[in-house]
Amino acid sequence: MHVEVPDKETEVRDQAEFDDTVVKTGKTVIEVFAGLGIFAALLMSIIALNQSSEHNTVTVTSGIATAATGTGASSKTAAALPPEVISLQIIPGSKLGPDKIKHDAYTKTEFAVKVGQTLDLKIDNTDEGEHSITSPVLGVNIVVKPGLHTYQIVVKEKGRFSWFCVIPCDDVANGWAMQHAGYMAGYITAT
Ligand SMILES: [Cu+2]
Repeated sequence: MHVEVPDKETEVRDQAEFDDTVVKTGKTVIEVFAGLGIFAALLMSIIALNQSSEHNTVTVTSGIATAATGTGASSKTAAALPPEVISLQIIPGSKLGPDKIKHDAYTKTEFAVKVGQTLDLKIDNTDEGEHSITSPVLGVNIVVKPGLHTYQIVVKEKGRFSWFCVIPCDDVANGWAMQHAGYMAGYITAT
């Protein structure tokens, strides 16, 4: 009878202490996890940066082009070269296909450049919507906005790389032009 009261008090005190510890530990655990999360995010972005720097640099600019920085011996040599400038247009429903239908097309789809040299694509997109120059193997994905803009590509390895437009277009032919070189697809050749 007389022991129950102090026992309860002890219990209550113990419980309060326990709760306090849980809260403190919980906070610490959350803080540690939050810290880890930030660290992981940082690590991921560093990895992403490293990966993209190993890949081909794509600088999308409108108006005056800025020089892209390259790494490696070949890039240093090629960086001394002036940029390769190619002017072209996107004209919807402009190019007659083997199916006798006029398809959406780029006026040029073959781009030749030296390894490490900046390729300046001055594209006048006369269409109302966006198109793209996408080359998964090069890590290139340029969204070509309506109007005249300059887009830069630096290819860091020799080869002939296919590109295509990934933004649904050429509606009259269910996107046929998107899979056909000379229309909404083509090649970037780096030597
Ligand atoms: Cu397109």
